[in-house]
Amino acid sequence: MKLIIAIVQDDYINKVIKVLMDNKIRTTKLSSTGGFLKSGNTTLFIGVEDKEVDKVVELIKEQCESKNVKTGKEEVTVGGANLFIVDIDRHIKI
Ligand code: 2BA
Repeated sequence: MKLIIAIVQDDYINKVIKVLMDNKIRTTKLSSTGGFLKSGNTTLFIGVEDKEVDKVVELIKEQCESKNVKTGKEEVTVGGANLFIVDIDRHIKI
């Protein structure tokens, strides 16, 4: 089993949640803030079987795109979503 930690920009979060729900993918949503821009984003915890990981990544990819944001004189490219995929030893529901 894997845990996908997805940091999604707020512009895309409603579409991402909808497509995950439509595909019966369970998710937990946390409000979060980027350390650099200090603007709001949303972190999703998505626990899935290994065989579902690629499908979830594709579903999220279809909803998000990166964009350029000005910070003073500089411009940074903010990803529509940043995903971290980690192994889960066990999932226990009590
Ligand atoms: P922020 O920390 O607000 O970062 C927004 C964007 O600013 C980043 O986009 C990147 O383009 C730029 N940036 C961040 N730190 C920088 C630095 N030290 N110097 C120069 N530019 C910097 P993304 O990389 O797409 O990240 C979007 C959001 O995803 C981040 O918001 C943060 O909340 C999260 N994130 C990205 N990488 C992460 C990581 N390795 N660990 C934890 N959270 C991460």
